Amino acid sequence: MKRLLLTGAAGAMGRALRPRLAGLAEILRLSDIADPGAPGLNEEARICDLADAAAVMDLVEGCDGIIHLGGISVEDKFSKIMQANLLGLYNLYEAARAHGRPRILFASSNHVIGYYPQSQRLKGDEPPRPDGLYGVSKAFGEALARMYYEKFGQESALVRIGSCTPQPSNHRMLSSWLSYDDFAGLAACVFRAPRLECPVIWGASANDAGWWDNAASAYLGWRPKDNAEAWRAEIEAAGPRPAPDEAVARYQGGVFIDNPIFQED
Ligand code: NAI
Ligand code: 15L
Repeated sequence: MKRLLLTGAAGAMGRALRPRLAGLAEILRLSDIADPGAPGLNEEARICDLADAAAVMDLVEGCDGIIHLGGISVEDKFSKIMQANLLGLYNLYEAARAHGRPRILFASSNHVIGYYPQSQRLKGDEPPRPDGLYGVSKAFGEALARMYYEKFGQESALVRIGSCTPQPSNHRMLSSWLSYDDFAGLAACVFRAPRLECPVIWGASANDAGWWDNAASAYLGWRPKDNAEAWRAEIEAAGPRPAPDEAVARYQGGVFIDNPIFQED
């Protein structure tokens, strides 16, 4: 494709993925509310608040695909989540609708289903069980994307990311980890597939201890290669397994289960 928009480019995943996405498009348009750093060869950078509808409209113009990582990425006050993850997502989808419906890879989260027990293998069509306002905002995003698909044919990949970090670093991540390379491989499948539609995709590597079943999106041809199991000995040596009654060992959302509702100032 000609131009791929990467929102959240100044964040942890954005910075790690930027070099890995270079081959997907002739130009990578980097955007964030924070400075994503100087653009390199075949890159352009735009500071943009997702809550600013006019700015998002300009941002999306001329883009043939969007990887949407921007927004609040943890539990927070509702006012902050509302601006970035609710209003911001609406602005993005309205801009995409106005500019030829480029495919969108939406960074959803396992916290949409955080209250499911770790003993349950999920397929992706179960009712949401969000573990906080952040998880609710991602469920909103998935519902919004689905509505734009049904009403306007806007295709999106709803990628419920587990834990996307350089390497797995605790017992829960033996199940939830997604490597940066596997994310990049998924993005290539999403933008190259002849047919995308609007699937829920579990964003996890090929972990032996994984909880999630991607059979419903197998038509995209994504075959993750990394496996958190390679770090099991290191993780087990670093500390004891959490007690079975702790949230981090019981629920798929892990420690997010223990978050309070953060109050406004
Ligand atoms: P991050 O917090 O490091 O990056 C998010 C970026 O969004 C930041 O650079 C921030 O400045 C930007 N942002 C926040 N509000 C904005 C606004 N109003 N307008 C424009 N930009 C704004 O998060 P990370 O870890 O890089 O995650 C990326 C995405 O993936 C997030 O949407 C997150 O919810 C999702 N995700 C990440 C997981 C992970 O393990 N890293 C797991 C599940 C989902
Ligand atoms: C997420 O949705 C967060 O963005 C990330 O910071 C991690 O906490 C991840 O989920 C996780 O559940 O490990």
